[in-house]
Amino acid sequence: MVVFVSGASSGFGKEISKKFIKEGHKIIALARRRDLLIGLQNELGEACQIIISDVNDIFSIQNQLKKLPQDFKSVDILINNAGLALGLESAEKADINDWEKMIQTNINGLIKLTHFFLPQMVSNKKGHIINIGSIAGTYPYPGGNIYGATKAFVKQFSLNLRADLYDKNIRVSNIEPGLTGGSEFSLIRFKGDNNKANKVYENTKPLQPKDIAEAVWWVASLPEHININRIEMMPTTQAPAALNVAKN
Ligand code: 8X3
Repeated sequence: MVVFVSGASSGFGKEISKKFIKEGHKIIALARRRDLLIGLQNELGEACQIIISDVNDIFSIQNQLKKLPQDFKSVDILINNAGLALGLESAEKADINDWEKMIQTNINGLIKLTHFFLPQMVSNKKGHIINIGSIAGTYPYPGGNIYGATKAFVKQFSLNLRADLYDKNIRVSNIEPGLTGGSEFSLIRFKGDNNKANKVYENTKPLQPKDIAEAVWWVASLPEHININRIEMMPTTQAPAALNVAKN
């Protein structure tokens, strides 16, 4: 199978790419960071082809796809992994640019790639779109405001895609991880503040990118007649929080 992975240069995307290559598949790895992508290709070899682009730049992605070897032309699985959280401030203090950037990547980038690959999958009468959602799309938490809302979009979009595709042999799955360490997620959320980022995982045992890659691999490797709609996964040390009541 040919598997297209967005946000492939680090974290979940990198582990997902490594896992599918290990299982004998081909990867088209998309990311903006040239050096990291070239490093990934050096590590994974010719079965990993790279596309250096912003996830929103479909024109550039399309042009680079055309230059790939023939056996990478038809994508069987699209893994919409690119996404980010920016800030954890209460909504009234949040930066509007952060909100827009999250919408731009987590929603716009994801729908553009999906819209680009879907007609090809329908005409091939097979395909699988695997979205990386989040528990933040289901459970509200302070400061999760737009990040959680983008992931709620991803969840509902995934379910609505199934409504259109159930009779076209296209699978759609939404993987919804909770607290996950070992990636740049919190460092990016806190704009490079290592102390704040490390504190998120202090004295706990979060999920790791490898755990997410295993879940993605599992849904993809099931027999074709099985569609996993959603996987909500948390570390054992995390649980949905109690409701807060302000008493002033
Ligand atoms: C990542 C999970 O709980 O940090 O999407 O929002 S959480």
